[in-house]
Amino acid sequence: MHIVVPAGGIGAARFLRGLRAAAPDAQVTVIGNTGDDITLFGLRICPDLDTVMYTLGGGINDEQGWGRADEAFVVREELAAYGVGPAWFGLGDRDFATHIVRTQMLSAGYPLSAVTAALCDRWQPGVTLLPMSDDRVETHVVIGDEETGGRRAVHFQEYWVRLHAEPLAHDIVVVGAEDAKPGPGVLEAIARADVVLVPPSNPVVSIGPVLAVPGIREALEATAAPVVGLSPIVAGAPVRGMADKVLAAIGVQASAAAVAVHYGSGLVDGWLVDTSDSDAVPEVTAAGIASRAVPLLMTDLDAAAAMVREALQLAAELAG
Ligand code: FO1
Repeated sequence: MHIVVPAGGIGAARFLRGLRAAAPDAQVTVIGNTGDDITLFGLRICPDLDTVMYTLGGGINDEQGWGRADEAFVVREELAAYGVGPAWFGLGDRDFATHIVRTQMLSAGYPLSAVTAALCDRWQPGVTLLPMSDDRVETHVVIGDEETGGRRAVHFQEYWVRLHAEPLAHDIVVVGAEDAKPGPGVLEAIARADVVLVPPSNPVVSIGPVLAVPGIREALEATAAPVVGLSPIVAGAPVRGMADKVLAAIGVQASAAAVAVHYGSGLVDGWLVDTSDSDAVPEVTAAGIASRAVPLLMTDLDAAAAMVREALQLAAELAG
């Protein structure tokens, strides 16, 4: 069975660990979000690709959900000693090696897809990890500007890591998306999919940029394969991160039903909500999306695997 998963970072990576446990024989292709990517210290950093690669490859810092385990921060200290910033983005020594290899290959002319394949050669994540695009796409957040009283856009990483998502987000701009092409293998993977699973990632800054690459949403809407999503909002709040704030920026309520409607029945055929949101099922069903309430808190690997099995079960029923 070929399963395609458009994915963001931490939530998606943990979901994918559950998918590998629940469907060990499935061939899984992950379409990784690159809207979080940023260039710092002259190095290209791909947080969502790295989180999937490290998590499935066994190198992740599990409590954080990003960065490497057993990290040291000597390089970071030395950069600070030189007064070279930004100090707010926590890069560890082991993680720096990934960004050096990636930047070296990009500078030599390799596309991000080839770089990602090379890095995964070492990590063996057990899935095919494809960047959503080889073209540069960066998510920016429009916030208020105290000085001018106007507005300004900041890179998503600055909004999230330096500003802790505190400023009111007025809009989300996925810079470069309109000119980006789907990465090599992306549309082919969708065409071959038996099932598409939309993990409980941030719908705006993790899944949104993937859908913003022209051709990808269209391919997901056109596929005969059932598309089943899992709500990232449980009991009115995101399980982690700032999904509620960026949903508000695009005028979508932070609820399990509102996110399903936001994705639309053209995209998702099925939608799992948490048992605490079972009252959302009728609203989602009325939107033309099959829905059921199951436990959605990925407290451990078994819980993640159970969610995956529920999603695959719904997909099987939808496939008819
Ligand atoms: N998130 C933080 O909250 N603080 C950090 O200092 C930080 C550093 C960092 C370094 C590399 C990397 O791949 C991810 C990092 N993240 C950090 C997480 C990152 O901001 C988010 O994981 C994604 O961009 C959103 O999914």
